[in-house]
Amino acid sequence: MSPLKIDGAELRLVRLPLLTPFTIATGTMHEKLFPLLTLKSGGLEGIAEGVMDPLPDYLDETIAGAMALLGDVLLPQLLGKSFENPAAVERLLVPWRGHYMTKAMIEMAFWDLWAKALDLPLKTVLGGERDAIDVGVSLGIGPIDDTLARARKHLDLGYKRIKLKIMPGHDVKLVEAVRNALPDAHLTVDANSAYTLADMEVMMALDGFGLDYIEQPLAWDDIHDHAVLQSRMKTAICLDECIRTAQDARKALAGGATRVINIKVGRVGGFLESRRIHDLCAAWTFPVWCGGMLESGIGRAHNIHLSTLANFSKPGDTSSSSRYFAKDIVNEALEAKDGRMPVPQGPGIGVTLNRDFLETVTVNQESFP
Ligand code: OSB
Ligand code: MG
Repeated sequence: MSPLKIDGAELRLVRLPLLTPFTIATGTMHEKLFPLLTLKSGGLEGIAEGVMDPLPDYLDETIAGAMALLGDVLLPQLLGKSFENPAAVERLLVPWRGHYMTKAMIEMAFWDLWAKALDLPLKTVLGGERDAIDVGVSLGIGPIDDTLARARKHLDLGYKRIKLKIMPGHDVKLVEAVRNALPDAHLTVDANSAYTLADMEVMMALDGFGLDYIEQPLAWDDIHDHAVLQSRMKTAICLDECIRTAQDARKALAGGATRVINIKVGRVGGFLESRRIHDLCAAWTFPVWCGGMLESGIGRAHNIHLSTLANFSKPGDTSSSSRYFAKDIVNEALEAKDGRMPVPQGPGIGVTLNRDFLETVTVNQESFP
């Protein structure tokens, strides 16, 4: 195939109301605000969304920073150039430090474009083979009774794992109540960096509940302290925020800081880096799973395709779109059945924009050139 020339781009800011507010240790989200990028080449379009938040509270990237970097630097750099494959796009982005979520938008949109040019599903060009993926749910912080009811409901729906968000003061009692009521469930907790090594008592108590893993208990940028904690816990530590690159993963694995990694394709700069982390964990015989950031149908479809790779052997967070939104910006339903999410069919990400609806939820829009 001849190289793909990027002959146009469109960048939007989109606002989707959330059906229910989502609370994690760092705060509450009431709506999903995200940048949506389209790259164009000879009549084909590749699409991706950004997973950065308005404020740098999950990680250090922001929507305003992403929009500025894309509009002022990255898109002008990309436009008019031709690329043979995603690796060629990645090479253009490598010199820029950090900004993984912003760079991922370009890399992911190009993969969609490239797969469409090859007339193949994204999963096929990534090397994945599954037709459906196992999924669980991530339950935000709320009253214990309510959280338990939601856990039961989602297990009854067939979801394969329940992840409970925790924070100091809302941890051991919650997990104890859910574990006692649901003794056989695959349960995990996610602290979003809310603890330190001074909280060893809480960590030791959590260690007794037979959790599949404990996700990102300590600081977002501290691999070392996670290694100290892992040496004292039998429960596996799963890193999320700490892993931005395959080099981070290498150091975390070699240092004993993690036994399972949550791969978010947006967090790590794209599919190529996701695949490197996936392969590295496979070499260590540790599993990976695909996390989520309350994505719209566009990012959700990207996540589903990534999850078809062989070492995604634990259920991901990519649950039904209807859990998050009354209406999504894609035409195709992304709904799990019995804890299995079907992989969208067709070339590229396999979902298409509902353009009329998209217009009604677009906050602003810029076209390039
Ligand atoms: O840590 O995985 C996380 C949502 C927002 C920010 C961080 C996280 C999450 C989730 C939600 O856990 C996963 C989802 O349902 O998309
Ligand atoms: Mg997490």
